[in-house]
Amino acid sequence: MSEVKQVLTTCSYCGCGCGFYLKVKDGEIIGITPSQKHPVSQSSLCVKGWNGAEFVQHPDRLTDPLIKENGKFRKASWDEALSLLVKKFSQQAKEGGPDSLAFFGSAKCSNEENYLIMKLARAVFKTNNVDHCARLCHASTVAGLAAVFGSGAMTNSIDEFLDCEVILITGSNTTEQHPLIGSRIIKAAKAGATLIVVDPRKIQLTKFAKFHLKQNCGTDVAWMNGMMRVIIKEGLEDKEFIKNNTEGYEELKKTVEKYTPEYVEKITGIPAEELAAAARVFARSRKSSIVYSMGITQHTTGVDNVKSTANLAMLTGNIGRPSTGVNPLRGQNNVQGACDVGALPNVYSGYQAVIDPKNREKFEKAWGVSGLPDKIGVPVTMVPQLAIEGKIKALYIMGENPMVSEPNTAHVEKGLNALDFLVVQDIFLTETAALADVVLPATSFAEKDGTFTSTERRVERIRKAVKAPGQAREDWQIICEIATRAGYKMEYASAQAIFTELAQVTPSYHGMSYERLEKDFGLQWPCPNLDHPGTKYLHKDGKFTRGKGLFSAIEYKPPVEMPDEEYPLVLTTGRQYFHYHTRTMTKRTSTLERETPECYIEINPLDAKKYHVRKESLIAVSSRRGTITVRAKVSEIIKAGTVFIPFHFAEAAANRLTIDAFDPVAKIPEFKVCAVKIGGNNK
Ligand SMILES: Nc1nc2c(c(=O)[nH]1)N[C@H]1C(S)=C(S)[C@@H](COP(=O)(O)OP(=O)(O)OC[C@H]3O[C@@H](n4cnc5c(=O)[nH]c(N)nc54)[C@H](O)[C@@H]3O)O[C@H]1N2
Ligand SMILES: Nc1nc2c(c(=O)[nH]1)N[C@H]1C(S)=C(S)[C@@H](COP(=O)(O)OP(=O)(O)OC[C@H]3O[C@@H](n4cnc5c(=O)[nH]c(N)nc54)[C@H](O)[C@@H]3O)O[C@H]1N2
Ligand code: SF4
Ligand SMILES: [Mo]
Repeated sequence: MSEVKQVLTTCSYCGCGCGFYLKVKDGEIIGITPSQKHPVSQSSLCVKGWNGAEFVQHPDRLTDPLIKENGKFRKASWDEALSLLVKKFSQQAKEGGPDSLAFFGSAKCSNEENYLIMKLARAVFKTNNVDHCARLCHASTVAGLAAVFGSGAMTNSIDEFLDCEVILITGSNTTEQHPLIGSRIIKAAKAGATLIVVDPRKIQLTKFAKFHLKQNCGTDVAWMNGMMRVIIKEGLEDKEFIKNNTEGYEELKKTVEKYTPEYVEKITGIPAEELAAAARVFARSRKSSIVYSMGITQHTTGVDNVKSTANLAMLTGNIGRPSTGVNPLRGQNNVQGACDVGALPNVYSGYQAVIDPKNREKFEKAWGVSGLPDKIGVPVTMVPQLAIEGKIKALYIMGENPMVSEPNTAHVEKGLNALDFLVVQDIFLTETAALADVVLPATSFAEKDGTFTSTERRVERIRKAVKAPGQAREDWQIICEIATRAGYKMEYASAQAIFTELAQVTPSYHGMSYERLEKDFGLQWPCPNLDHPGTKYLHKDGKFTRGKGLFSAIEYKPPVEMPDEEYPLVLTTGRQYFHYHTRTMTKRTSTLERETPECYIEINPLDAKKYHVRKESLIAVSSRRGTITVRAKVSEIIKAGTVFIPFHFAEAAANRLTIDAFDPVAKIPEFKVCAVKIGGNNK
């Protein structure tokens, strides 16, 4: 009998970055135990973590490369699949120019893998058309916070929530989506912290909150301007902090002047007195922290919303100290890392701009190439339209499922079908992979070495615990082979060797190495040199990365598609506890699938009555873009006039309904607001 081996690794679901042991016997994962010493998990995991490896050994795993012939897939050898791919990509680059290609990195994959895919796009195929799902998620944060602070990440650390006096949570269903952060916040509330929840839904945290302000979806700038006006009128702003550490205050002050309590109440639906009371509580504490996520970012005003959260923190001096700050909770296990290592169209790793000739020169030298492209590439969300217009012809997707995750599915489908050549590299045959010309079987997190960077900027190891099924290969090895076949010798002995290169060219990771990451469950960036202990909170003493913090004077703008007579309800979309994104992994995990096997719509009892919707009945829901059928969950969780549908279910995909309208700067979709009606489109 062989022994049980325990392999310490990092959860591959959300950005909390919990650490657990995979228990391995005879080459199989037989269980999971949380790490007791891990700074985030501390002996706990959420239900996804506890069940975080069942999908790894699922019989549906891709085991062989597939090539589509006459509309059907057939198994192929690696040699055949990769030579076809390289031939098509090289030919397309020659005939249509490098920018007729595009590459999607993956927030599910490691830092090493995302670093290599951006190197493949830039150094080998000479295009900056590389991006990933951060575009659908925190693109507003990356752009917004970089503009006002100089750095677009969570400013503080998860443990610091325990010491907060006030926590303002908006657009984050923390206990379901970042459960181990949610439990910290509940602990803080039990120890006396005041919670202010601003969310159109009655999320679990409202039970522990002193305030629950239920705004109309898409009105976040208005309530934040309203709060700031109260704070300034009552002299509760931090005058010293504003004077010493910021610029742009006078314009902000002028702009918020017209956001009187009455005006704000009319836009947001939040009672004026409650908003004012919450604003006072937030401003009076020296340990007030803002927590936000998709409810703030996924709007055509996403960047404005993000900048408003920063305004509020700076106005009250609640930044640059422990237990304060602006804390965007990054979603995927490695979305922070995929951004950090440059799987973005405008920057190399460490947010070094591609338009700066000094940076291009630096990377040309490091990679031994010349002629790195100087034009900013296209973001994920523009690819379907550019494919329809014939400007993008070949697309390589590593670990994303846009057929379920991008807005307006009919349009995405049209775009993917318009491509000449689509490659999908995944661990399952997804809805997107089904449309591909070549499918490449990758390994999961349990079958490879590497690093993930969690929401608190913590770079942590993942470790190979078991062998991959069939012919599946590590994502980084596949990329190396493609680069080499395309004429650029890309060879690494291990993931560690890639990390060593990455750390050399990335200032915030400069002081990190696998040896150092072994100790104390990783390091938090910035970690500029080998003696640096890592950084718990950013912008210490109001010294912002960009110099002075920049106040932004912002006017409220309504969402693009508001309800009207024909489509009278606001649809907001998002997630729930048991499922993860496009469900490729969670539908193959028995405990999780059993809890929520089908899609549903949350609808307020008043609306249920008005539109004759019976509890638990199957109903059609339509927008201008499509119709889906879902189970009615009649519930007070959601405010009247608004409905909520989780986007996990391909069979009843919320994104058949959502609108492909984008923030002008971040190009993030307005997933959180569009207009729908109960019933089909063809009455
Ligand atoms: N179980 C589970 N956990 C996950 C994920 C998952 O799929 N499943 N995904 C991960 C990823 S990638 C991400 S990005 C995070 C996302 O985590 P969250 O952002 O917490 O998740 P969402 O459900 O998208 O939306 C959050 C909240 O926004 C509110 N909201 C809706 N409209 C508005 C609005 O106009 N303004 C404001 N302020 N709030 C609004 C919703 O009511 C909801 O409570 O979760 C991560 N964790
Ligand atoms: N309506 C609506 N739509 C949304 C959102 C919303 O709130 N509302 N939220 C958006 C947000 S925040 C996000 S982050 C996106 C997520 O959008 P996606 O990233 O497209 O969704 P995932 O299901 O996480 O896709 C990840 C894919 O990677 C595969 N995978 C897992 N591990 C590996 C690996 O190691 N290697 C490889 N090659 N593949 C792997 C999985 O099987 C899966 O197919 O969805 C967005 N879509
Ligand atoms: S909180 Fe997130 S990282 Fe932790 S176990 Fe749950 S899904 Fe995994
Ligand atoms: Mo996300």
